[in-house]
Amino acid sequence: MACKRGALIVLEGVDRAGKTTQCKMLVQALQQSGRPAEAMRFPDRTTTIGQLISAYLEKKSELEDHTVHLLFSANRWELVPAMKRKLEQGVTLVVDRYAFSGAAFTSAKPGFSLDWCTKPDVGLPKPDLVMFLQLSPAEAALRGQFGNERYETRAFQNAVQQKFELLMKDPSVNWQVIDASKSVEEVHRDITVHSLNAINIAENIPLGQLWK
Ligand code: NYM
Repeated sequence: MACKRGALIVLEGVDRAGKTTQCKMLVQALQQSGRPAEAMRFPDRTTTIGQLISAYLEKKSELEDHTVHLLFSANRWELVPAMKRKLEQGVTLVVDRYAFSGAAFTSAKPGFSLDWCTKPDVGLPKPDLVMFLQLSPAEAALRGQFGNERYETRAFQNAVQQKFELLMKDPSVNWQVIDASKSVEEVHRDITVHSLNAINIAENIPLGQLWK
């Protein structure tokens, strides 16, 4: 009999909400409880496309706004065969940012509709669960300075937060809002509860297609 598939679990949120820390903690907790799990992140800066994106984010290169949006999407699509393989093998994937960051960040730029921004990612593997780590701009500010990469300003992050709020109205996606102002351990507990639930449900249903 074919093994039960893994779940596709995504963490989203504005910068400094604790996504990367929580992804690591979740993968570790799942592995320790005997559930195969692996971490992924987007952009994946290790591929050729990812290196173009990384240079852009580090402000070492300039890219036209539509172009970089499509590169972010291409960076997800190039990983799809590997993602599907892992999920079919029963591995749960815990992903730090996905198409929702793609749509939220580009549509926060002038002249970009949310609708246009989602289009290149239509049909990607659909996450079984997307957890949005909610942190107010004021609370985020208490966590220290922004970094020096592109988009790391308060005004832009506020615009991104508003776009995420629009994306979360879509009932076709299993969004869960997580209060990221709690302690690291409390947030981890909340995330683990939602993830175990999603893993159990995903075992019995086929992987969906995003925004289709
Ligand atoms: N970002 C991330 C986008 O603009 N579009 C995307 O599709 C994705 C996945 O890249 N500020 C932005 C959000 C972040 C930046 O992410 C790099 P990280 O998690 O800081 O490496």
